[in-house]
Amino acid sequence: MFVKLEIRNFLLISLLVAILALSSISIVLSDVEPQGTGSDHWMVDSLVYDDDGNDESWPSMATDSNGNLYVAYQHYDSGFERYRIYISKSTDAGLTWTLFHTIQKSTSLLHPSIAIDPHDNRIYVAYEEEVSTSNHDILCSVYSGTEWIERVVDNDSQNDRFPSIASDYQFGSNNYQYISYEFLHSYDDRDLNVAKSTDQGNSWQKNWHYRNLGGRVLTQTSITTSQDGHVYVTCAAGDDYNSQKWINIYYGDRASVAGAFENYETIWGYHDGLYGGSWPSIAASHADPDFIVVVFQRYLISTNDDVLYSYTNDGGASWYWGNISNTGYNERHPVVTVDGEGSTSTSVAGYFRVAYYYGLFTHYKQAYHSTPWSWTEYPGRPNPISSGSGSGANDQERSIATTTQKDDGSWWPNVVWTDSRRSSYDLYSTTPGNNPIIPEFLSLIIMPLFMIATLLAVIAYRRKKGI
Ligand SMILES: [Ca+2]
Ligand SMILES: [Ca+2]
Ligand SMILES: [Ca+2]
Ligand SMILES: [Ca+2]
Repeated sequence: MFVKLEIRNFLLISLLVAILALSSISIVLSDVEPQGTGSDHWMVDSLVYDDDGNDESWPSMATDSNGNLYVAYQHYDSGFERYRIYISKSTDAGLTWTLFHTIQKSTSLLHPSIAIDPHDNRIYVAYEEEVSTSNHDILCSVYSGTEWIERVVDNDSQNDRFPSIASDYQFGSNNYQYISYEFLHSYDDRDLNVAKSTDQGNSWQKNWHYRNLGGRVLTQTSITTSQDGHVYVTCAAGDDYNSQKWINIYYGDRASVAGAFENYETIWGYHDGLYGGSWPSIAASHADPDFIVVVFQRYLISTNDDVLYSYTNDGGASWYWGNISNTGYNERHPVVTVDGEGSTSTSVAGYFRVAYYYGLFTHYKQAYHSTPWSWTEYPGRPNPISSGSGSGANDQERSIATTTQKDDGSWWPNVVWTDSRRSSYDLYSTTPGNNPIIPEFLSLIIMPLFMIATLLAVIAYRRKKGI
């Protein structure tokens, strides 16, 4: 039977196809349960901030007690010719991001690090102000829930760099915040500073802890707090900045008086003839007060870089190390997080989660809080986090950030990384979720059908009108 080519038929078909196409998009949204159980895929990458003309880099991530994710990063404003600090927020587990706050001055602001106190959801963003080439200051902007206030951490005439911030989570209104950073005497002589705030970031005890190793270098710090209220700071240490470095850790009680940390260990270094550690990242169990993990990059002159870990299960007296990934590719710039982010609980015995570059791509592994360690790829995800067309930015330091988030009783990671698939550096986010590929694939079929149907409708209309 011949079906007459009525315009209204084509319009109807077009409408139906359009509805189908739209519904396939809504399938993407409604099926997304990034923290859902049983998932074995990573979601499609989402842009944290869409600016293809300027660079976004140096991300740092945190979770609040409502499960909202925040990324602090530096954004280069080419018109302004300065770096600014941007903070983006996601209320849907990293699927979509909106710009939450910007911090700008007449100077460049660099190297942000973010922490959230889950007791009151205050947000702390520490960063560097480039007062001059030889004088950088450390500042911290605090969001109380209604307003942002910028506080001075260290604004003396010295050159202070690369803050890393951590917040207590388990002492209620008595939670403290801590910032480790490096004091750059000269390129080859750098010291470790740690500042502490006991009043929600209003004031900071500068030089709460201080280490210098004489004319040697302490650099690339990362800080965390343990379940029982100790503070752990890891850094790379060496004779000079470009020489082979070992990985040190300094730790002490949160209540200790100003001065050197009571304890320090070289957790990886010259022993066994293995050295060349850099860019350590640290996380502490939210259940076991003695369980701390450090991940770092091992620099090998003759071959390629690997990613390693070192951990203690006795509060820092003993450390054991092993490989996370040591293939023939360059593995670089690892970051570690632990289940329990955004929670005040002290009984989350979950996973330690590591994201790092593997060649040009971003990889991810996790290991459950236990020994012996087994760092496994996320199930069903043998491929890089970046899509095949994507490329990372593994030449950039501190170019990945990760956090954990809770849903349906389970903890899940989110990973943000610096990516150069477009013309400038961008930040992309992803999290495990249900397979988003099928709806996307359907929309690829439906959209052309919609276009063809529309074209036919136009042709039919023209034929009817005789034009
Ligand atoms: Ca200064
Ligand atoms: Ca020194
Ligand atoms: Ca390697
Ligand atoms: Ca960009």
